[in-house]
Amino acid sequence: MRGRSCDIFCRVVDNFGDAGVCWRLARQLSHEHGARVRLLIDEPAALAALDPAVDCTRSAQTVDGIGIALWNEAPAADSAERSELDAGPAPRRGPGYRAPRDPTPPAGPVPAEVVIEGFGCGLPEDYVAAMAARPRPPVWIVLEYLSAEPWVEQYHGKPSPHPKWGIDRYFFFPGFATGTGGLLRERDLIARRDAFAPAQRAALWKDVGFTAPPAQTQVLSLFAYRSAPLYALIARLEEEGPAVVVAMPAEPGAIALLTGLGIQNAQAPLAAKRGQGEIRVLPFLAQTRFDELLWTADINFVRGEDSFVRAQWAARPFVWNIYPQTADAHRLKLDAFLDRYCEGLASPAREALRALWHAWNGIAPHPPLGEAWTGFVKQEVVLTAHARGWAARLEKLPELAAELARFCADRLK
Ligand code: TRH
Repeated sequence: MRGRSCDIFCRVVDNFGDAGVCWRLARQLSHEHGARVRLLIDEPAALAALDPAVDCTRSAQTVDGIGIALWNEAPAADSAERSELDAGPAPRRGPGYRAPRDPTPPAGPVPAEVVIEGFGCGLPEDYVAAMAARPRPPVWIVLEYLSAEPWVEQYHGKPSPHPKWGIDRYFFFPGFATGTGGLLRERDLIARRDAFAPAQRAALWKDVGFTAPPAQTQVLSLFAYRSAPLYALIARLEEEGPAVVVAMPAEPGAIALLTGLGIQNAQAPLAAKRGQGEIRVLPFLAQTRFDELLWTADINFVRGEDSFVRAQWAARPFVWNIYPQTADAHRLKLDAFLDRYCEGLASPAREALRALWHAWNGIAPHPPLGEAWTGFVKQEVVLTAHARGWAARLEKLPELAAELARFCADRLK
């Protein structure tokens, strides 16, 4: 991918995950694989929340070497520089090549050599037309959602021709097995995690407006959907020792949960004492800093896709609030992950983990949340050792940005 141009399209469906994953991928493809990346995003405000260097009022800017453009349906035609870069080798007419059905598509923007459709968000029609008009169509990747389900391996990397333009779209699936695209992991992530020392932990607390909790205090980070049974968890923490600090970055979901607890207008930094526990409302962290919060906490509550993966790299016990889907599709996804994650985890830790995850996600049958929490915490030592082993196993799997770079480079030869 070195020197190759790459456009990543990102449509923010909701929350931060779409922007979060695309931004991570953009950074890795640029910084670690030398690609010339442009991120086209329809809601730059979501990106600005993750990276303070992004100015969401600008329609075009460069941050960290990555071009960011407001995606207003059709992206503007790129500079002549891009055309020159993309002049590329002669068209390949080998197996798998399909000529565009429309031999004279209208003139439009200049597409990149690699085009990534974040989470199947669709591409602007004139952009696809321009792709089809290239002597050699770009490598078109559809980056899919992460799932631990076994079918992912069968579909990963498979092409499907676009019904109108005939260009192959390659479906790229992140996953937890060797036959998938793997997970995003920056080259230095594990080294940074392992070098994260008490002084850096104290600095993080200071930067977010607090002093570091005393050594014996259990620290939980909490990032969850509004539907999560937070009140039941807090009620259990209030009545049970030992002392606990719950760190919640201020984002709309957290603010709604806090309002329900009677904490109005929660603005960071804010601390609310609750029996044995203390809720700390933190400012929403820059994405690079969010990892540090996960390394600081003893147990992480995460959600969606990206924070779910980061909690696994943090190698601490964690509780996943899965993105709710219609027809209970999320239940299958959650259980598929649990099946993989629990391999090698003995009873009763295995049951405790399953019970809490099901209770946290309202997946019946499950014990009351408070009971499930107590059962989980009793297994903390075993679960911590297991989380470390799991992270080490994941390190042996494909790394998504590297896999994607290799996959595209092979097709650009
Ligand atoms: O925000 P999420 O729920 O995002 C998504 C979206 O809902 C999306 O539509 C859905 O498809 C997807 O989940 C599965 O959760 P996620 O994926 O964990 O993304 C959150 C991002 O926000 C992640 O990159 C981490 C980042 N983050 C920070 O940078 N700082 C913070 O303080 C916090 C709490 C999160």
